[in-house]
Parts: sequence; C-alpha cells; structure tokens
Amino acid sequence: MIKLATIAGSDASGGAGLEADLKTFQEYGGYGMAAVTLIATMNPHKDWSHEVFPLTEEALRAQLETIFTGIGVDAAKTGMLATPYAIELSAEYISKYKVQNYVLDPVMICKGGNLPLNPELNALLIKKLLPLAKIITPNVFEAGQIAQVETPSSLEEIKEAAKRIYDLGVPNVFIKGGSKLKDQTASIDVFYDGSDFRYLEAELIKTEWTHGCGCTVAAAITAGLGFGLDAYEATLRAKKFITLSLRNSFALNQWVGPGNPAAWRKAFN
Ligand code: PXL
Repeated sequence: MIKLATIAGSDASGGAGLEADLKTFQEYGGYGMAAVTLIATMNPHKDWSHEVFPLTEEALRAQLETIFTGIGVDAAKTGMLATPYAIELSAEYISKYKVQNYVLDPVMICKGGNLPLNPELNALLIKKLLPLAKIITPNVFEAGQIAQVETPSSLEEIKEAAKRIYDLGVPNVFIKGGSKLKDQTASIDVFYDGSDFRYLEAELIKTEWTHGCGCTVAAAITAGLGFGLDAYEATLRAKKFITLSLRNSFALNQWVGPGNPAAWRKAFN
C-alpha cells in the first residue's frame, strides 16, 4: 500500500484542508494519514467567517511520531501550518525521515478567512521547509509573497516569480491559478524546473465553487509522487484531476462550494 501523509488544518466544512487531501489520496488508491495542525471552523451566524483553533505543539508532535516514526510515508505534503512550531516540527520530521517526495503547499490565507497575513511565518516557511520540498505549489498570491514581488497578473510575471522561487532552492515550482489572470480564455498554470517553463492548459471553468481546489491539486501531486511519477508527470495528472473535480463542483450552502474529487472515479469506472 502506498502511504501518503498530510500535515494540515482540518476544515470542518470538509471541502479544503486535510479533508480535501484525504479524499484525494483515496481517489488515487493510496492510504491517507493526517497530522492536524489546527481546526478551521466557519460561522453560519457570522456570514461564514472563519475561526482557527491551533493544536498544541505536544499534540502535533505526537501525531508526527505516530505517522513518521511509527508507520513511514511514501510521500507527504504540508498545508495550513499557521504557527512557528508547526513549521519547525514539519521540517524536523521531513528531514529526520529523509522524505524525498515532499510537497510544500504554502497556504497563507483562505478565502473568507480572517487570518492576517504573517510575514514572519512566511519567512520561516521559506527558510525551513522550502529547501526540503520536491515541489512547491503556490497560487499567484502566494507566489508573489514568496518571490517578494507584486501578485503576478500576466504569464510573464508568473514566470518571473517562478524563477525567483526556484532560486530560493526548490527544484520544481508549480504556480496555480493562471485562470485568474486578466483576459484569460483558458486555465493556464505554470510549471518550472529550472530549465523549461511548461504551461498546463485546460478549459476555463467558470464557477465560484472552488473551495479546497488548491489543497486538492497539491494532494494530487503528493499522491502521484508517492505512486512513482516524477514531479512533472505528477503535476500533469493533478491538473487533470482538478479539472474534473472543478467541472463537478457544487454548492454546500449560500457561502461555499467545494470541488468534487469523487468525479475522478466516476470518470474512469
Ligand atoms: O483552502 C485553503 C485552506 C486550507 N486549509 C484549511 C482551510 C482552508 C480554507 O478554508 O480551512 C484548513
């Protein structure tokens, strides 16, 4: 059995965070495990505003012991970390167990969230986790923050940000969210491995129900790596996975709608 781990927040609504990761791992046929960094809740009495409840350092370390020391992984990803100790502990376990297939999804904010952007936390993430990752998967906003440029708003700017992020010491960069660029008629994401830029293009799906899709892409790449694909092959497959998921996204209520990772199995069975 291929073992896949996520170190991430729990999204009580089920669409993002470790819930999205585990659903995706399952669709790929892997065995999913999760170390919970925090619990995110959404308040139906306050317009679905988010609240975040971090778990203690002790609780996080105990989970990492279970997963990395007690079981072992073929691939792992990190999502919303939100405390310095979650970053430090993730780096400690990924290094100690020499996890080669580590995907860094640098989650900084989530839509509707009231988490303030935290530059010190982002700097720590770049210092401790970026050098350990096989691939980093920022959206355009996160790419701008990491590259220390304005949020890219053209393909040229995305490429420039990808280069800068690569130069920080990560071998593969995948910038998600090219669908948000001006005048876009297709959804274009950019993959960069230090030599070639590759554009991953799919139909532009016009939906506001995109909750959790960033997490899902990173989880799909993690699963692909765990099953032995290289970083580019894993990213190509993840792009197919998210396109299907988005084509089948749906509303949970008036505020939120997730992609649908189960669309994958329906398409192939
Ligand atoms: O989609 C970003 C995200 C990641 N992780 C958790 C979240 C969210 C957004 O809601 O709740 C736990």
